[in-house]
Amino acid sequence: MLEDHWYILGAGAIGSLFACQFERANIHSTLLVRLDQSTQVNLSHVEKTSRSIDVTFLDGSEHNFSIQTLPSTQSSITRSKRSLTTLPIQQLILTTKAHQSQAAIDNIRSLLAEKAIIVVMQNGMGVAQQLQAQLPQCSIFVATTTEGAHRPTASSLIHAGAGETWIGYLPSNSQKDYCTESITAQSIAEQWQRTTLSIHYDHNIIQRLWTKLAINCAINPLTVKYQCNNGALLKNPEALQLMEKVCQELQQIMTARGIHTSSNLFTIVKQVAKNTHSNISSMLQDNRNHRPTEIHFINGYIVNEGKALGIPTPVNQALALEITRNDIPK
Ligand code: KPL
Repeated sequence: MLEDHWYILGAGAIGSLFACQFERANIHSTLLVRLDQSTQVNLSHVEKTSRSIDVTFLDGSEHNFSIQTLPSTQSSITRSKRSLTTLPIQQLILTTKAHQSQAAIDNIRSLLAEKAIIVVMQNGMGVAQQLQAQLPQCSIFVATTTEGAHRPTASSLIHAGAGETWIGYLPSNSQKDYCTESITAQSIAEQWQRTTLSIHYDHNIIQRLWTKLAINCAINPLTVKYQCNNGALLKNPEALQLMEKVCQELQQIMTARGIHTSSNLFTIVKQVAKNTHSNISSMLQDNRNHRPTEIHFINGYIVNEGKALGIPTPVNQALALEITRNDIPK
């Protein structure tokens, strides 16, 4: 039986979008927010608080949400423990950047219920598998979304492109019962369907994760290369050519890994770029805000897969190199 309360670790565009959508649907959530060093000092006695977010929805309408927030440091959460009836954390959505996940989870690890439900929803590959190995008692699910959202300021959010979110259970080597876990994944999807987002359960989520990886490999670095929104790539012949080549390389790797897609990857990627045309990709947002990008978990992951499988991935490699060269050190 699911609770009507989720902790969301990672208050970026997607984490904030889900928190606001949940609020609208009467599903409660607490955003676990990261504090920088100076804020942590000032807020050494911080208690549970809230963040005001102005959301611009797809139809242009605007709404203000007050989302409960907590600094995602163990000491801050523990200090707030007495006033929080929802601890230990039973249900968590991890929406941090892939490269921030380990540190973020380590911060709240002791506050996780022994058999917590964790939904990993982020770009890139590898973190969910890592958590399965580290937290064998917890139920690890994965969700993948093509929603386009960005945060022009810390207190505003623009839902720029309609996407779809798929959730499923990632089979593991543990003793977990596949049927029970799949039923839980279906219940999560049903609960989230109370939002206005398009949410579905997928019994073959691994295929979808790979498709999302392909989308990110073929859109994100190109939006940085050409400094444009997703839709502009479709009007740029050079970008389109690279996009197609990235997809071909992905197709080869996926075939070698036994992952099949229902339609051609290039067609899928172009459709996502069209649906999220005015969106600034997450990688371009990171680039423009001088934050490290997720390139190592996206095109970098494909380059490593290619090496392991003996499949050349020159275009992914070139893009990974180009973005890494301009990347901010982590
Ligand atoms: O996932 C995305 C991202 O920006 O990371 C897409 C689907 C490309 C939307 O912008």
